[in-house]
Amino acid sequence: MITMEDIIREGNPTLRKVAEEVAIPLSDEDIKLGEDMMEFLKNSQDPVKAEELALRGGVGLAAPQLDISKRVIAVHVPSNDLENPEPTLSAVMYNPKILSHSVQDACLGEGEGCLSVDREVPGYVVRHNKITLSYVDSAGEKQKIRLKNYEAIVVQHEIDHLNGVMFYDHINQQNPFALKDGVLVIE
Ligand code: FHF
Ligand code: ZN
Repeated sequence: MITMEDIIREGNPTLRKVAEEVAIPLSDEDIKLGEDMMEFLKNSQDPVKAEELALRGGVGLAAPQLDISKRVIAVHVPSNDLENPEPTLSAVMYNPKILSHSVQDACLGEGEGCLSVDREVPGYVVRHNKITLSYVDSAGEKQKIRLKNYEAIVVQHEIDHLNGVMFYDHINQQNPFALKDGVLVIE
């Protein structure tokens, strides 16, 4: 089981490396890694388990955060709609790739945080508002999906980890809350 002790923090050079693609067909080891990453996210969002295990709540996790420099991410985005409690996005993605993206940019109004960053870094993290993504799923099937808004932001945060990029690399150094015209602020 993955806990906070398994997550490396900023300063560890693995977080600045470009991770390696995983071999297809998926190895049993890579399938297990994806399952463990998804279990961590679910545990971190379960109030009882998160308290017991002292987990920080997370919606995404990338293998390099576990000091494993492979192109594997997990995302588990909970619904905020009581009528429709299914997660809006829940997947382990192997070798995810952004095929194309919108011209429009977007950022979270609250800024971003990271399981590998034990401090608050204020500012808008400007990303693409929409992405078309390919990846191999946990069943070994090639997938192609379009994401927008919050789900697109989360996946871009995770893919950044595969490329050695941290969320604060996208924050305007002069004015962390400066925004160009037309950037969608997701509240
Ligand atoms: C998080 N937590 O998941 C943040 C951090 C925008 O690489 O967003 O570092 F638990 C992955 C509902 C809404 C339930 C939000 C991507 C952020 C990715 C993890 N928590 C949440 C929730 C959250 C990072 N990460 C603040 C830990
Ligand atoms: Zn992160």
